[in-house]
Amino acid sequence: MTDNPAPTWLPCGRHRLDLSYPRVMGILNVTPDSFSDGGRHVALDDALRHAERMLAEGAAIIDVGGESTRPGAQAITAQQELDRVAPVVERLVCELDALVSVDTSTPAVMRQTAALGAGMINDVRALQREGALEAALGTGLPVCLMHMQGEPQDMQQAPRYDAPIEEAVMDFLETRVAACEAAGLRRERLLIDPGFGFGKTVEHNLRLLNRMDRMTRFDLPLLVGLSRKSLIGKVLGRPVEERLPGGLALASLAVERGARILRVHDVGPTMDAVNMTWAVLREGCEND
Ligand code: 7PM
Repeated sequence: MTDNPAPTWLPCGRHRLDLSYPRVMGILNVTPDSFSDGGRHVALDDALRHAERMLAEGAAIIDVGGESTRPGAQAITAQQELDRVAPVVERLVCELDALVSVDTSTPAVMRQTAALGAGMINDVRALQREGALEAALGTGLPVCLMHMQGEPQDMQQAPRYDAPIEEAVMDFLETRVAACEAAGLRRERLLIDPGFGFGKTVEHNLRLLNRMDRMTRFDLPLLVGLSRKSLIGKVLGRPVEERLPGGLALASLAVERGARILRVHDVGPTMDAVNMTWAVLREGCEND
């Protein structure tokens, strides 16, 4: 925790990501249930088309995930995950020249997708899996470290914390950042994420967002995923397809509290919410 401002440019493989203003990361799920199952190629084409649209709407990053972290989801093998993710990463890089982030905790997936041109690793397990730290280090790519309590299978079974949620999350992230640095991963390559919805009650999530400005003390880029999450459903009583307005409110608050990357499903509307919020925040700073 220094007084240095976060670096403006984050090197991400062949890309550089300007984080001097908030950016949007579009979610591309490649779990079997996420795209039409009229054969592998149809699904792949659909995924590519969806990514293309998100990029046209202004996404700076496409986050590709092949392991469902849905509460209660079944674990899959590294090979299954690779079979899902690798063809999509390859085509996103070659055909769309996209900055691709890979949502994975699996060392082999980190290594192989980096070799295919991925530009960032997004690990909901914060490199705690056996071999993950070493694999991530070897890729040379930036890594997002997320807080999760428990595992997807059990994380939503009555989550509780002994310390205030924001303290628990920050302690965890501080420990993981230190472990990464001790292993040789430079701090300049790290991002942090409080992990909304991962082992947290609605009240935990609301409080965590309310206090999130404290996490800027790390001086690391802050990434958040709030899009369509169940806290919106629980507060507003909305099913998943009616959570966009609630999600935009949360995105705006997250930017005001320091978020620099918003991981979302609805890129176009989020771009407007974020850019509008940023216009106000920036005007407030200029005459200071
Ligand atoms: C079911 C439950 C399906 C939760 C999908 C999810 C995050 C992430 C996810 C996040 C980072 C979702 C999540 N969420 N990576 N991956 N931060 N860094 O709602 O909040 O997309 S999966």
